[in-house]
Amino acid sequence: MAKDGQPCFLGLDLSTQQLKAVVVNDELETLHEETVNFDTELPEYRTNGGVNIQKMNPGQATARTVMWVKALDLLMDKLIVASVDFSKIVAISGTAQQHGSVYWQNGAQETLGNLDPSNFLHAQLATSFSIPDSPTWMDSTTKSECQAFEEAVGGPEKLAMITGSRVYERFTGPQIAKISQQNPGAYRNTERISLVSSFLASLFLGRIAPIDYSDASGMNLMDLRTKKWHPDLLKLCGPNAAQKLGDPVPSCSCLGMISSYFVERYGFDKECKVVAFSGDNPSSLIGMGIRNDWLGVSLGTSDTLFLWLTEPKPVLNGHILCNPLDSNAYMAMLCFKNGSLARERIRNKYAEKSWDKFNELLESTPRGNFGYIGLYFDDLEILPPALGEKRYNKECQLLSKFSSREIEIRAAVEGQFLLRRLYSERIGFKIGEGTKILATGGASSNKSLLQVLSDTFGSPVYTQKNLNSAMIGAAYQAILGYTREKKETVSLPEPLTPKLVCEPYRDSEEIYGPMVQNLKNIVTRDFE
Ligand code: XUL
Repeated sequence: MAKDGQPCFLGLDLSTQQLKAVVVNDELETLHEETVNFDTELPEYRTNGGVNIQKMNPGQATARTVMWVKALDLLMDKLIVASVDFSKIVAISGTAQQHGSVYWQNGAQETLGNLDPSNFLHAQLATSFSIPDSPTWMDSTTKSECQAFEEAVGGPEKLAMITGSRVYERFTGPQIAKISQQNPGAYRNTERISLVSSFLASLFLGRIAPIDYSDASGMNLMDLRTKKWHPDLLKLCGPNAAQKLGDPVPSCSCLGMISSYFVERYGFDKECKVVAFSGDNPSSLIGMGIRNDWLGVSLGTSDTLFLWLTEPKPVLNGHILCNPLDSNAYMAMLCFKNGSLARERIRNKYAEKSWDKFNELLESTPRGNFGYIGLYFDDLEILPPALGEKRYNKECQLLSKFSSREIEIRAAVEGQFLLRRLYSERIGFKIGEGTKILATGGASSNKSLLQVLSDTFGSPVYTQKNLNSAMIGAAYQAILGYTREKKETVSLPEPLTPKLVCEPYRDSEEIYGPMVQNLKNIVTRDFE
Protein backbone atom coordinates (compact mmCIF):
# COMPACT_ATOMS: atom_id res chain seq x y z
CA MET A 1 0.00 0.00 0.00
CA ALA A 2 1.14 3.51 -0.74
CA LYS A 3 1.91 5.55 2.35
CA ASP A 4 -0.39 8.51 2.91
CA GLY A 5 0.52 11.39 0.66
CA GLN A 6 3.11 9.31 -1.20
CA PRO A 7 2.67 9.75 -4.96
CA CYS A 8 2.10 6.67 -7.11
CA PHE A 9 2.84 6.04 -10.76
CA LEU A 10 1.15 3.74 -13.25
CA GLY A 11 3.10 1.82 -15.90
CA LEU A 12 1.34 -0.09 -18.70
CA ASP A 13 2.79 -2.74 -20.98
CA LEU A 14 0.88 -3.74 -24.11
CA SER A 15 2.92 -6.65 -25.37
CA THR A 16 2.09 -9.29 -27.97
CA GLN A 17 0.21 -11.62 -25.65
CA GLN A 18 -1.03 -9.47 -22.81
CA LEU A 19 -1.70 -6.08 -21.31
CA LYS A 20 -0.14 -5.48 -17.91
CA ALA A 21 -0.21 -2.71 -15.36
CA VAL A 22 2.09 -1.95 -12.49
CA VAL A 23 1.54 0.66 -9.79
CA VAL A 24 4.76 1.82 -8.13
CA ASN A 25 5.74 4.38 -5.51
CA ASP A 26 8.36 7.06 -6.09
CA GLU A 27 11.05 4.57 -5.13
CA LEU A 28 9.93 2.32 -7.97
CA GLU A 29 8.70 -0.34 -5.56
CA THR A 30 5.82 -2.39 -6.93
CA LEU A 31 2.53 -1.88 -5.06
CA HIS A 32 0.17 -3.67 -7.47
CA GLU A 33 0.45 -5.66 -10.64
CA GLU A 34 -2.36 -6.93 -12.89
CA THR A 35 -2.47 -8.71 -16.25
CA VAL A 36 -5.03 -9.42 -18.96
CA ASN A 37 -4.09 -12.28 -21.26
CA PHE A 38 -5.60 -11.97 -24.74
CA ASP A 39 -5.90 -15.67 -25.65
CA THR A 40 -7.50 -16.78 -22.41
CA GLU A 41 -9.37 -13.71 -21.16
CA LEU A 42 -10.61 -12.36 -24.47
CA PRO A 43 -11.35 -15.64 -26.31
CA GLU A 44 -13.93 -13.97 -28.54
CA TYR A 45 -11.07 -12.53 -30.62
CA ARG A 46 -9.65 -16.02 -31.26
CA THR A 47 -6.02 -15.04 -30.96
CA ASN A 48 -3.20 -17.47 -30.70
CA GLY A 49 -0.25 -16.00 -28.83
CA GLY A 50 -2.07 -12.67 -28.99
CA VAL A 51 -2.32 -12.49 -32.77
CA ASN A 52 -4.51 -13.69 -35.61
CA ILE A 53 -2.53 -15.47 -38.30
CA GLN A 54 -4.23 -15.91 -41.68
CA LYS A 55 -4.27 -19.55 -42.81
CA MET A 56 -4.09 -18.54 -46.45
CA ASN A 57 -1.35 -16.04 -45.80
CA PRO A 58 0.77 -17.13 -42.84
CA GLY A 59 2.99 -14.02 -43.02
CA GLN A 60 0.03 -11.90 -42.00
CA ALA A 61 -0.10 -11.41 -38.23
CA THR A 62 -2.67 -8.92 -36.98
CA ALA A 63 -4.66 -8.19 -33.83
CA ARG A 64 -8.11 -6.58 -33.55
CA THR A 65 -7.39 -3.07 -32.33
CA VAL A 66 -10.58 -3.05 -30.28
CA MET A 67 -9.37 -6.17 -28.44
CA TRP A 68 -6.59 -4.03 -26.96
CA VAL A 69 -9.19 -1.42 -25.95
CA LYS A 70 -11.32 -4.08 -24.28
CA ALA A 71 -8.23 -5.43 -22.52
CA LEU A 72 -7.77 -1.98 -20.98
CA ASP A 73 -11.39 -1.99 -19.74
CA LEU A 74 -10.78 -5.38 -18.11
CA LEU A 75 -7.46 -4.30 -16.65
CA MET A 76 -8.97 -1.21 -15.07
CA ASP A 77 -11.65 -3.39 -13.48
CA LYS A 78 -8.97 -5.68 -12.06
CA LEU A 79 -7.18 -2.68 -10.57
CA ILE A 80 -10.44 -1.60 -8.92
CA VAL A 81 -10.86 -5.08 -7.43
CA ALA A 82 -7.27 -4.82 -6.15
CA SER A 83 -8.34 -1.61 -4.35
CA VAL A 84 -5.96 0.66 -6.21
CA ASP A 85 -6.55 4.25 -5.18
CA PHE A 86 -6.38 5.99 -8.57
CA SER A 87 -6.45 9.44 -6.98
CA LYS A 88 -2.87 8.86 -5.74
CA ILE A 89 -1.50 8.28 -9.24
CA VAL A 90 0.32 11.41 -10.34
CA ALA A 91 1.64 10.19 -13.71
CA ILE A 92 1.14 7.39 -16.22
CA SER A 93 3.36 6.04 -18.94
CA GLY A 94 3.57 2.87 -20.93
CA THR A 95 5.37 0.58 -23.28
CA ALA A 96 4.19 -1.60 -26.16
CA GLN A 97 5.33 -3.96 -28.86
CA GLN A 98 7.28 -1.98 -31.42
CA HIS A 99 6.38 -1.49 -35.10
CA GLY A 100 2.66 -2.40 -34.90
CA SER A 101 0.24 0.28 -36.11
CA VAL A 102 -3.27 1.58 -35.44
CA TYR A 103 -5.49 3.39 -37.95
CA TRP A 104 -7.97 5.87 -36.46
CA GLN A 105 -11.11 6.49 -38.50
CA ASN A 106 -12.10 10.05 -39.41
CA GLY A 107 -13.88 11.47 -36.37
CA ALA A 108 -12.04 9.29 -33.84
CA GLN A 109 -10.30 12.26 -32.25
CA GLU A 110 -13.72 13.78 -31.55
CA THR A 111 -14.99 10.50 -30.08
CA LEU A 112 -11.91 10.18 -27.86
CA GLY A 113 -12.47 13.64 -26.45
CA ASN A 114 -16.13 13.04 -25.61
CA LEU A 115 -16.25 9.60 -24.06
CA ASP A 116 -19.15 8.80 -21.77
CA PRO A 117 -17.71 7.81 -18.35
CA SER A 118 -20.64 5.53 -17.59
CA ASN A 119 -19.77 3.22 -20.46
CA PHE A 120 -16.83 0.97 -21.41
CA LEU A 121 -14.16 2.27 -23.77
CA HIS A 122 -14.46 -0.65 -26.19
CA ALA A 123 -18.17 -0.10 -26.65
CA GLN A 124 -17.59 3.52 -27.58
CA LEU A 125 -14.54 3.00 -29.79
CA ALA A 126 -15.77 -0.09 -31.64
CA THR A 127 -16.12 1.78 -34.93
CA SER A 128 -13.21 4.16 -34.50
CA PHE A 129 -10.70 2.23 -36.56
CA SER A 130 -10.54 2.49 -40.35
CA ILE A 131 -8.44 -0.70 -40.44
CA PRO A 132 -9.96 -2.90 -37.73
CA ASP A 133 -7.01 -5.33 -37.64
CA SER A 134 -3.73 -3.78 -36.60
CA PRO A 135 -0.61 -5.19 -38.21
CA THR A 136 1.68 -6.41 -35.40
CA TRP A 137 5.47 -6.67 -35.24
CA MET A 138 5.10 -10.31 -36.31
CA ASP A 139 3.67 -9.39 -39.70
CA SER A 140 5.86 -9.96 -42.74
CA THR A 141 3.70 -9.14 -45.74
CA THR A 142 5.42 -6.05 -47.12
CA LYS A 143 8.11 -7.45 -49.41
CA SER A 144 7.48 -5.16 -52.38
CA GLU A 145 7.06 -2.05 -50.21
CA CYS A 146 10.37 -2.89 -48.52
CA GLN A 147 12.12 -2.82 -51.86
CA ALA A 148 10.67 0.62 -52.59
CA PHE A 149 11.95 1.96 -49.23
CA GLU A 150 15.52 0.91 -49.92
CA GLU A 151 15.42 2.14 -53.51
CA ALA A 152 14.01 5.53 -52.50
CA VAL A 153 17.18 6.47 -50.62
CA GLY A 154 19.77 4.51 -52.59
CA GLY A 155 20.05 1.11 -50.90
CA PRO A 156 20.08 -0.65 -47.53
CA GLU A 157 23.21 1.06 -46.16
CA LYS A 158 21.79 4.49 -46.91
CA LEU A 159 18.46 3.61 -45.30
CA ALA A 160 20.30 2.35 -42.20
CA MET A 161 22.35 5.55 -42.08
CA ILE A 162 19.18 7.65 -42.14
CA THR A 163 16.69 5.66 -40.08
CA GLY A 164 18.96 3.43 -37.95
CA SER A 165 17.93 0.16 -39.62
CA ARG A 166 17.85 -1.30 -43.09
CA VAL A 167 14.30 -2.09 -44.17
CA TYR A 168 12.32 -4.79 -42.32
CA GLU A 169 8.90 -6.14 -43.25
CA ARG A 170 7.56 -5.56 -39.75
CA PHE A 171 8.68 -1.93 -39.63
CA THR A 172 5.82 0.55 -39.74
CA GLY A 173 6.75 2.60 -42.82
CA PRO A 174 6.37 -0.32 -45.27
CA GLN A 175 3.23 -1.44 -43.37
CA ILE A 176 1.56 1.95 -43.87
CA ALA A 177 2.65 2.00 -47.54
CA LYS A 178 1.02 -1.40 -48.06
CA ILE A 179 -2.27 -0.28 -46.54
CA SER A 180 -2.40 2.93 -48.55
CA GLN A 181 -1.79 1.00 -51.76
CA GLN A 182 -3.99 -2.03 -51.13
CA ASN A 183 -6.79 -0.25 -49.34
CA PRO A 184 -6.83 3.36 -50.56
CA GLY A 185 -10.41 3.96 -49.37
CA ALA A 186 -9.63 2.96 -45.79
CA TYR A 187 -6.40 4.93 -45.92
CA ARG A 188 -8.32 8.02 -47.04
CA ASN A 189 -10.74 7.53 -44.14
CA THR A 190 -7.83 7.38 -41.70
CA GLU A 191 -7.66 10.49 -39.58
CA ARG A 192 -4.48 9.56 -37.71
CA ILE A 193 -1.99 6.70 -37.54
CA SER A 194 -0.54 5.60 -34.19
CA LEU A 195 2.05 3.10 -33.09
CA VAL A 196 0.75 0.64 -30.51
CA SER A 197 2.48 2.67 -27.78
CA SER A 198 1.02 6.03 -28.82
CA PHE A 199 -2.39 4.40 -29.38
CA LEU A 200 -2.50 3.27 -25.74
CA ALA A 201 -1.36 6.71 -24.59
CA SER A 202 -4.19 8.24 -26.67
CA LEU A 203 -6.80 6.31 -24.68
CA PHE A 204 -5.56 7.92 -21.45
CA LEU A 205 -5.03 11.33 -22.99
CA GLY A 206 -8.45 11.62 -24.66
CA ARG A 207 -6.85 12.72 -27.93
CA ILE A 208 -4.37 11.22 -30.36
CA ALA A 209 -1.00 11.10 -28.61
CA PRO A 210 2.20 11.88 -30.51
CA ILE A 211 4.75 9.15 -31.22
CA ASP A 212 7.94 9.37 -29.13
CA TYR A 213 11.39 9.56 -30.78
CA SER A 214 12.49 6.10 -29.61
CA ASP A 215 9.52 4.18 -30.95
CA ALA A 216 9.49 6.38 -34.07
CA SER A 217 12.97 5.09 -34.86
CA GLY A 218 11.52 1.60 -35.41
CA MET A 219 9.52 2.70 -38.45
CA ASN A 220 12.12 3.14 -41.25
CA LEU A 221 10.65 6.61 -41.58
CA MET A 222 12.37 9.02 -39.23
CA ASP A 223 15.74 10.63 -39.72
CA LEU A 224 17.62 9.58 -36.56
CA ARG A 225 19.58 12.80 -36.33
CA THR A 226 16.97 15.46 -37.18
CA LYS A 227 14.08 13.51 -35.53
CA LYS A 228 11.85 14.43 -38.47
CA TRP A 229 10.07 12.17 -40.92
CA HIS A 230 12.25 11.74 -44.01
CA PRO A 231 10.39 13.33 -46.97
CA ASP A 232 11.29 10.67 -49.57
CA LEU A 233 10.24 7.85 -47.27
CA LEU A 234 7.13 9.64 -46.10
CA LYS A 235 6.03 9.99 -49.74
CA LEU A 236 5.94 6.19 -50.05
CA CYS A 237 3.41 5.97 -47.21
CA GLY A 238 0.67 7.70 -49.17
CA PRO A 239 -1.04 11.10 -49.38
CA ASN A 240 -0.99 13.33 -46.27
CA ALA A 241 1.09 10.84 -44.31
CA ALA A 242 2.78 13.67 -42.37
CA GLN A 243 -0.57 14.92 -41.01
CA LYS A 244 -1.75 11.42 -40.26
CA LEU A 245 1.39 10.64 -38.26
CA GLY A 246 1.86 13.98 -36.51
CA ASP A 247 5.32 15.14 -35.39
CA PRO A 248 7.32 12.87 -33.11
CA VAL A 249 8.13 14.20 -29.62
CA PRO A 250 11.00 13.61 -27.18
CA SER A 251 10.68 10.38 -25.21
CA CYS A 252 9.44 10.73 -21.63
CA SER A 253 7.98 14.17 -22.36
CA CYS A 254 4.76 15.11 -20.64
CA LEU A 255 1.87 15.03 -23.15
CA GLY A 256 -0.81 16.59 -20.96
CA MET A 257 -3.34 15.63 -18.30
CA ILE A 258 -5.44 12.48 -18.16
CA SER A 259 -8.81 12.67 -19.93
CA SER A 260 -11.99 13.46 -18.00
CA TYR A 261 -13.23 9.93 -18.82
CA PHE A 262 -10.67 8.43 -16.41
CA VAL A 263 -11.20 11.18 -13.83
CA GLU A 264 -14.94 10.59 -13.70
CA ARG A 265 -15.05 6.84 -14.17
CA TYR A 266 -12.10 5.78 -11.99
CA GLY A 267 -11.42 8.76 -9.73
CA PHE A 268 -8.05 9.79 -11.15
CA ASP A 269 -6.83 13.21 -10.12
CA LYS A 270 -7.44 15.60 -13.00
CA GLU A 271 -3.81 16.79 -12.70
CA CYS A 272 -2.52 13.25 -13.36
CA LYS A 273 0.03 13.50 -16.17
CA VAL A 274 0.32 11.31 -19.24
CA VAL A 275 3.99 10.85 -20.16
CA ALA A 276 4.88 9.72 -23.72
CA PHE A 277 4.63 5.95 -24.11
CA SER A 278 7.43 4.11 -25.93
CA GLY A 279 8.41 0.80 -27.50
CA ASP A 280 9.25 -2.25 -25.40
CA ASN A 281 12.92 -2.30 -26.35
CA PRO A 282 13.62 1.33 -25.37
CA SER A 283 11.63 0.80 -22.16
CA SER A 284 13.65 -2.34 -21.46
CA LEU A 285 16.84 -0.35 -21.77
CA ILE A 286 15.46 1.97 -19.10
CA GLY A 287 14.15 -0.83 -16.88
CA MET A 288 17.35 -2.86 -17.05
CA GLY A 289 19.20 0.21 -15.87
CA ILE A 290 21.43 0.49 -18.95
CA ARG A 291 23.02 3.90 -18.73
CA ASN A 292 26.04 5.52 -20.35
CA ASP A 293 28.96 3.04 -20.30
CA TRP A 294 26.70 0.05 -19.67
CA LEU A 295 26.17 -2.79 -22.09
CA GLY A 296 23.24 -5.19 -21.61
CA VAL A 297 23.84 -8.75 -22.76
CA SER A 298 20.86 -11.07 -22.75
CA LEU A 299 22.05 -14.66 -23.12
CA GLY A 300 19.10 -16.66 -24.38
CA THR A 301 18.10 -18.77 -27.37
CA SER A 302 19.50 -15.85 -29.30
CA ASP A 303 21.86 -13.40 -27.63
CA THR A 304 20.69 -9.79 -27.71
CA LEU A 305 22.86 -6.81 -26.84
CA PHE A 306 21.50 -3.47 -25.67
CA LEU A 307 23.95 -0.62 -25.98
CA TRP A 308 23.98 3.02 -25.02
CA LEU A 309 25.58 5.04 -27.81
CA THR A 310 26.69 8.64 -27.95
CA GLU A 311 27.52 8.58 -31.65
CA PRO A 312 25.73 6.01 -33.80
CA LYS A 313 27.43 4.19 -36.62
CA PRO A 314 24.67 2.14 -38.21
CA VAL A 315 25.60 -1.31 -39.47
CA LEU A 316 23.54 -3.52 -41.72
CA ASN A 317 21.43 -5.90 -39.63
CA GLY A 318 21.69 -3.99 -36.36
CA HIS A 319 19.11 -1.52 -35.05
CA ILE A 320 19.87 1.97 -33.82
CA LEU A 321 17.08 3.81 -32.02
CA CYS A 322 16.87 7.20 -30.36
CA ASN A 323 17.74 6.87 -26.70
CA PRO A 324 14.62 7.14 -24.52
CA LEU A 325 16.47 8.86 -21.67
CA ASP A 326 18.57 11.34 -23.59
CA SER A 327 17.48 12.91 -26.89
CA ASN A 328 21.12 13.52 -27.83
CA ALA A 329 22.08 9.89 -27.37
CA TYR A 330 21.14 6.64 -29.10
CA MET A 331 20.71 3.01 -28.26
CA ALA A 332 21.40 -0.07 -30.31
CA MET A 333 20.07 -3.58 -30.39
CA LEU A 334 22.18 -6.31 -31.84
CA CYS A 335 20.72 -9.77 -32.21
CA PHE A 336 22.85 -12.90 -32.63
CA LYS A 337 20.79 -15.93 -33.55
CA ASN A 338 23.27 -18.55 -32.43
CA GLY A 339 23.19 -18.20 -28.65
CA SER A 340 22.19 -20.86 -26.14
CA LEU A 341 21.27 -23.53 -28.67
CA ALA A 342 24.72 -23.40 -30.24
CA ARG A 343 26.35 -23.46 -26.78
CA GLU A 344 24.21 -26.46 -25.86
CA ARG A 345 25.12 -28.34 -29.01
CA ILE A 346 28.83 -27.86 -28.29
CA ARG A 347 28.21 -29.01 -24.70
CA ASN A 348 26.43 -32.12 -25.92
CA LYS A 349 29.11 -32.94 -28.45
CA TYR A 350 32.23 -32.29 -26.35
CA ALA A 351 31.17 -32.25 -22.69
CA GLU A 352 28.91 -35.28 -22.22
CA LYS A 353 25.78 -33.09 -22.10
CA SER A 354 26.86 -31.65 -18.76
CA TRP A 355 27.36 -27.98 -17.95
CA ASP A 356 29.67 -28.95 -15.09
CA LYS A 357 31.89 -30.85 -17.49
CA PHE A 358 31.65 -28.02 -20.02
CA ASN A 359 32.78 -25.47 -17.40
CA GLU A 360 35.59 -27.75 -16.20
CA LEU A 361 36.94 -28.13 -19.74
CA LEU A 362 36.48 -24.40 -20.43
CA GLU A 363 38.47 -23.50 -17.33
CA SER A 364 41.22 -26.00 -18.09
CA THR A 365 42.29 -24.09 -21.25
CA PRO A 366 44.28 -20.85 -21.22
CA ARG A 367 42.51 -17.59 -21.93
CA GLY A 368 43.05 -16.75 -25.58
CA ASN A 369 43.17 -20.45 -26.45
CA PHE A 370 46.52 -20.14 -28.32
CA GLY A 371 44.81 -17.77 -30.76
CA TYR A 372 42.30 -20.35 -31.97
CA ILE A 373 38.86 -18.99 -32.84
CA GLY A 374 35.77 -21.10 -33.48
CA LEU A 375 32.60 -19.79 -35.08
CA TYR A 376 29.63 -22.12 -34.89
CA PHE A 377 26.66 -20.91 -36.88
CA ASP A 378 24.05 -23.68 -36.59
CA ASP A 379 21.36 -21.31 -37.81
CA LEU A 380 21.87 -18.67 -40.47
CA GLU A 381 23.47 -15.94 -38.35
CA ILE A 382 22.43 -12.30 -38.55
CA LEU A 383 25.75 -10.73 -37.61
CA PRO A 384 27.51 -11.73 -39.83
CA PRO A 385 25.20 -13.50 -42.31
CA ALA A 386 26.97 -16.88 -42.07
CA LEU A 387 26.16 -20.56 -41.73
CA GLY A 388 28.20 -23.60 -40.67
CA GLU A 389 31.24 -24.32 -38.48
CA LYS A 390 34.49 -22.42 -39.01
CA ARG A 391 37.76 -22.89 -37.13
CA TYR A 392 40.79 -20.62 -37.40
CA ASN A 393 44.33 -20.51 -36.04
CA LYS A 394 46.10 -17.37 -34.92
CA GLU A 395 47.24 -16.67 -38.49
CA CYS A 396 43.53 -16.63 -39.47
CA GLN A 397 43.97 -19.80 -41.51
CA LEU A 398 40.97 -22.06 -41.81
CA LEU A 399 41.36 -25.42 -40.03
CA SER A 400 39.20 -28.52 -40.34
CA LYS A 401 39.32 -29.35 -36.61
CA PHE A 402 40.94 -28.46 -33.32
CA SER A 403 43.21 -30.87 -31.48
CA SER A 404 41.13 -31.33 -28.31
CA ARG A 405 37.65 -30.93 -26.96
CA GLU A 406 38.87 -28.32 -24.45
CA ILE A 407 40.06 -26.19 -27.33
CA GLU A 408 36.77 -26.70 -29.17
CA ILE A 409 34.79 -25.52 -26.16
CA ARG A 410 36.87 -22.44 -25.42
CA ALA A 411 37.02 -21.57 -29.12
CA ALA A 412 33.23 -21.69 -29.33
CA VAL A 413 32.65 -19.50 -26.28
CA GLU A 414 35.39 -16.99 -27.07
CA GLY A 415 34.30 -16.91 -30.72
CA GLN A 416 30.75 -15.98 -29.69
CA PHE A 417 31.76 -13.22 -27.29
CA LEU A 418 34.48 -11.77 -29.50
CA LEU A 419 31.92 -11.52 -32.30
CA ARG A 420 29.54 -9.65 -29.96
CA ARG A 421 32.39 -7.30 -29.05
CA LEU A 422 33.37 -6.75 -32.69
CA TYR A 423 29.84 -5.67 -33.66
CA SER A 424 29.37 -3.57 -30.51
CA GLU A 425 32.44 -1.55 -31.44
CA ARG A 426 31.42 -1.36 -35.07
CA ILE A 427 28.05 0.17 -34.21
CA GLY A 428 29.72 2.88 -32.13
CA PHE A 429 29.98 1.48 -28.59
CA LYS A 430 33.22 2.54 -26.92
CA ILE A 431 34.63 -0.09 -24.65
CA GLY A 432 36.72 1.76 -22.15
CA GLU A 433 37.67 2.15 -18.52
CA GLY A 434 34.15 2.64 -17.18
CA THR A 435 32.39 -0.01 -19.27
CA LYS A 436 30.20 -2.40 -17.31
CA ILE A 437 28.23 -5.36 -18.59
CA LEU A 438 24.83 -6.39 -17.30
CA ALA A 439 24.18 -10.04 -18.13
CA THR A 440 20.61 -11.37 -18.16
CA GLY A 441 18.83 -14.41 -19.61
CA GLY A 442 19.13 -18.13 -18.86
CA ALA A 443 22.86 -18.53 -19.47
CA SER A 444 23.71 -15.62 -17.16
CA SER A 445 23.66 -18.07 -14.25
CA ASN A 446 26.79 -19.76 -15.64
CA LYS A 447 29.73 -18.03 -13.99
CA SER A 448 32.37 -19.71 -16.17
CA LEU A 449 30.69 -18.28 -19.28
CA LEU A 450 30.45 -14.85 -17.66
CA GLN A 451 34.18 -14.88 -16.88
CA VAL A 452 34.91 -15.31 -20.59
CA LEU A 453 32.42 -12.52 -21.37
CA SER A 454 34.22 -10.31 -18.84
CA ASP A 455 37.68 -11.07 -20.26
CA THR A 456 36.76 -10.70 -23.93
CA PHE A 457 35.22 -7.27 -23.26
CA GLY A 458 37.81 -6.32 -20.62
CA SER A 459 34.89 -5.22 -18.40
CA PRO A 460 33.28 -6.30 -15.13
CA VAL A 461 30.08 -8.33 -15.46
CA TYR A 462 27.04 -7.83 -13.25
CA THR A 463 23.74 -9.67 -12.98
CA GLN A 464 20.44 -8.70 -11.44
CA LYS A 465 17.32 -10.49 -10.38
CA ASN A 466 14.90 -11.08 -13.21
CA LEU A 467 12.25 -8.46 -13.69
CA ASN A 468 9.92 -7.37 -16.44
CA SER A 469 12.30 -4.71 -17.58
CA ALA A 470 9.93 -3.13 -20.16
CA MET A 471 7.16 -2.61 -17.61
CA ILE A 472 9.51 -1.30 -14.91
CA GLY A 473 10.91 0.97 -17.63
CA ALA A 474 7.38 2.27 -18.30
CA ALA A 475 6.86 3.10 -14.63
CA TYR A 476 10.25 4.80 -14.57
CA GLN A 477 9.22 6.88 -17.64
CA ALA A 478 6.21 8.10 -15.63
CA ILE A 479 8.43 9.14 -12.71
CA LEU A 480 10.96 10.79 -14.99
CA GLY A 481 8.35 12.68 -17.05
CA TYR A 482 6.63 13.83 -13.89
CA THR A 483 9.78 15.12 -12.17
CA ARG A 484 11.01 16.80 -15.35
CA GLU A 485 7.66 18.54 -15.81
CA LYS A 486 7.59 19.71 -12.20
CA LYS A 487 11.25 20.70 -12.57
CA GLU A 488 11.86 18.87 -9.35
CA THR A 489 15.44 18.07 -8.57
CA VAL A 490 14.67 14.87 -6.72
CA SER A 491 17.09 12.04 -7.26
CA LEU A 492 15.48 9.41 -9.43
CA PRO A 493 15.33 5.86 -8.19
CA GLU A 494 17.49 3.43 -10.13
CA PRO A 495 15.82 0.23 -11.28
CA LEU A 496 19.13 -1.55 -11.28
CA THR A 497 20.46 -3.36 -8.25
CA PRO A 498 23.33 -5.13 -9.93
CA LYS A 499 25.53 -7.73 -8.34
CA LEU A 500 29.15 -7.91 -9.43
CA VAL A 501 29.93 -11.45 -10.59
CA CYS A 502 33.24 -11.34 -12.45
CA GLU A 503 36.04 -8.96 -13.20
CA PRO A 504 38.44 -9.28 -16.12
CA TYR A 505 41.98 -10.48 -15.57
CA ARG A 506 44.54 -7.69 -15.84
CA ASP A 507 46.09 -8.98 -19.05
CA SER A 508 42.78 -9.63 -20.80
CA GLU A 509 43.18 -6.78 -23.28
CA GLU A 510 46.66 -7.95 -24.30
CA ILE A 511 45.14 -11.31 -25.13
CA TYR A 512 41.80 -10.35 -26.65
CA GLY A 513 42.64 -7.03 -28.33
CA PRO A 514 44.65 -8.77 -31.09
CA MET A 515 42.09 -11.56 -31.32
CA VAL A 516 39.26 -9.11 -32.07
CA GLN A 517 41.47 -7.65 -34.77
CA ASN A 518 41.98 -11.15 -36.22
CA LEU A 519 38.26 -11.80 -36.07
CA LYS A 520 37.59 -8.53 -37.85
CA ASN A 521 39.90 -9.62 -40.67
CA ILE A 522 38.21 -13.02 -40.83
CA VAL A 523 34.70 -11.57 -40.93
CA THR A 524 35.62 -9.10 -43.69
CA ARG A 525 37.42 -11.76 -45.68
CA ASP A 526 35.01 -14.69 -45.32
CA PHE A 527 31.51 -13.38 -44.58
CA GLU A 528 31.01 -9.92 -46.02
C1 XUL B 1 12.01 -5.44 -32.23
C2 XUL B 1 10.80 -6.27 -32.34
C3 XUL B 1 10.28 -6.91 -31.10
C4 XUL B 1 9.00 -6.31 -30.66
C5 XUL B 1 8.40 -7.24 -29.63
O1 XUL B 1 12.45 -4.95 -33.46
O2 XUL B 1 10.24 -6.46 -33.38
O3 XUL B 1 11.23 -6.88 -30.08
O4 XUL B 1 9.20 -5.02 -30.18
O5 XUL B 1 7.41 -6.69 -28.89
